[in-house]
Amino acid sequence: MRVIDSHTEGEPTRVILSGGPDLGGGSMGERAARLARDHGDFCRSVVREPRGPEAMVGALLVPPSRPGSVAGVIYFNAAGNLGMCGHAAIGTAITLAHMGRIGPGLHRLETPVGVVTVDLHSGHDASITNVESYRLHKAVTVEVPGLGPVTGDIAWGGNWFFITRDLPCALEPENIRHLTDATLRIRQVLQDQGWTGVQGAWIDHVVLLAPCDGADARNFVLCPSGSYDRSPCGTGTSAVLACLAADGQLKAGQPWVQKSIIGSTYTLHCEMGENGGIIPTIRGRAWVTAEAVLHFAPGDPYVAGIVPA
Ligand code: PYC
Repeated sequence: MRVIDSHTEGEPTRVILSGGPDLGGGSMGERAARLARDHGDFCRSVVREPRGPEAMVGALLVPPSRPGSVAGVIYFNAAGNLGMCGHAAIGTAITLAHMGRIGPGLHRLETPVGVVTVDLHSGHDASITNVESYRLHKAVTVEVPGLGPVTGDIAWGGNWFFITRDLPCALEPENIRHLTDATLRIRQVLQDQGWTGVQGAWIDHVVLLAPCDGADARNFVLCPSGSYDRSPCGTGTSAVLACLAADGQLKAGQPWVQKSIIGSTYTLHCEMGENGGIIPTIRGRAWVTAEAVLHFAPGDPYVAGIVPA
């Protein structure tokens, strides 16, 4: 299986160029559902140890369903499919540029949750105009064991997020273990109490948000696999902007600089959407780190990845 690895502001992406499953025809949503239903072992084998680091997001390139798009792409991590993925979209754009498949300017990428636009500024710098993002519930309070009451908004930015400013400790890299543990507990309580996105969707990401120097905010983002986002999380910050806009705290075109837990940044702005939400644009940088051929030897006991205990 031929892959190209990159990182976007610290968060890894693995673009699968060949050797992936044939998902047949149909819409991106239908093909993503087939990937999740029939090819779980394939996904886990690509992004789990021993072949992938825990934060790895896979990006399976498929033929687009409509003319005018450069590619279709289905994102997944060790826990399953992602609807959209901001850092992996930037990583995919930089990978396509590295391969000579796109040059500077505008390009369309199809995802299972809609078409996103890539504006390639240079070989390491791209903007992604995301799907319409919106807040579903404001100020949901849950009682979290060991933390007490935690209040946050539930919002969509291409994935489902619970966003809170109630912090278990400072958003500093030395607290990553504690932040991971706290956000796992918040997510579990939301699930136990039946909080979901639309159509019962799992709220699989949790964003902790705090003021900081040199940016509008710093975040810590728990991802579905239980790892944390090294980048400032494109879909998560899209969801944050949707909440700020809904509260009248962010205007169309106003820049927002988002810092990640490791200190990397995205710059975003938004336009108003057609359905009451916002259309965010996320600008960030990515670098190719490897071009590789993955091997899946018969008899390898970890051919489908190590399943955490
Ligand atoms: O950048 O949207 C993002 C993202 C989601 C999960 C990891 N990164």
